Amino acid sequence: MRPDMEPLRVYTFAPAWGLPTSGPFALKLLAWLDHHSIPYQQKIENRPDRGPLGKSPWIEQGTLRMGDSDAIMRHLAAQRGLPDPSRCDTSAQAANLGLRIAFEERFHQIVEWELFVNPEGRREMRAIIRTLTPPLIGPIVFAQMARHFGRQLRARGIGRLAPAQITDEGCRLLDALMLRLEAGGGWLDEGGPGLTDFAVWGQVAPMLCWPMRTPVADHAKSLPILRAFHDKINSLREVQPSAIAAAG
Ligand SMILES: N[C@@H](CCC(=O)N[C@@H](CS)C(=O)NCC(=O)O)C(=O)O
Repeated sequence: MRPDMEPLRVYTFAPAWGLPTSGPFALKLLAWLDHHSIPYQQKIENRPDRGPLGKSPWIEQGTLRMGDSDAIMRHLAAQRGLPDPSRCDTSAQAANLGLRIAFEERFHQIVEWELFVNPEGRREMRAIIRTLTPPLIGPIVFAQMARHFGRQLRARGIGRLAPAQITDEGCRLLDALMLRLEAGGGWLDEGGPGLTDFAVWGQVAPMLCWPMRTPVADHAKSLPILRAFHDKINSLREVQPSAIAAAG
């Protein structure tokens, strides 16, 4: 069978907080696939180390296994004759590349900090992991994950900042995003939505949807323009509940 005719499987973390997955990069990928009406089956796999790059999400199609959401989108776009989604040949696209990096690199670390270091986030994550693991294993898995992310955040430098500094940085990034959304009439990509909208949405959607009171998420929830952006992307997403299955 031609590779592009093989069923496409997308491996992501489990759904959470009313979103199809808790993973920001997988949210971006699923929104992009839905936007382009590319059929796929979402497979739930909470162990990123099972993927080809040790990170979530990844895809499998025939004999192909591929990680990294941007590489996946470029590959699928080429396979289907769509334009390269991360193509950058105008100054607006160059500015959006910077915005994606700000949110997928720096803001993403703040999301992880609120989930695995902030006490409110830790309480929620501990409870979620308990529901996803056999009895008695949950606390061990949570402790390993919290240690892993805590070490990564310290190595990146952000984990060495005071909580108030991390909060301040997260809120500043969101306030800068508001200026861009206002200027762009509610979208980040010209004639949106596009890759930058999906990428930034993937990073902010968990914070907008999770129930716990963490400081940057509280700020995000207080921004009507951001909530409207989230609602628009959420309503664009095709709901594919029957396509979700456990990996295996
Ligand atoms: N550049 C990658 C980033 C993927 C990524 O960082 N995924 C996170 C979850 S949102 C992950 O798997 N973290 C596990 C770890 O770092 O051990 C992409 O775009 O797919």
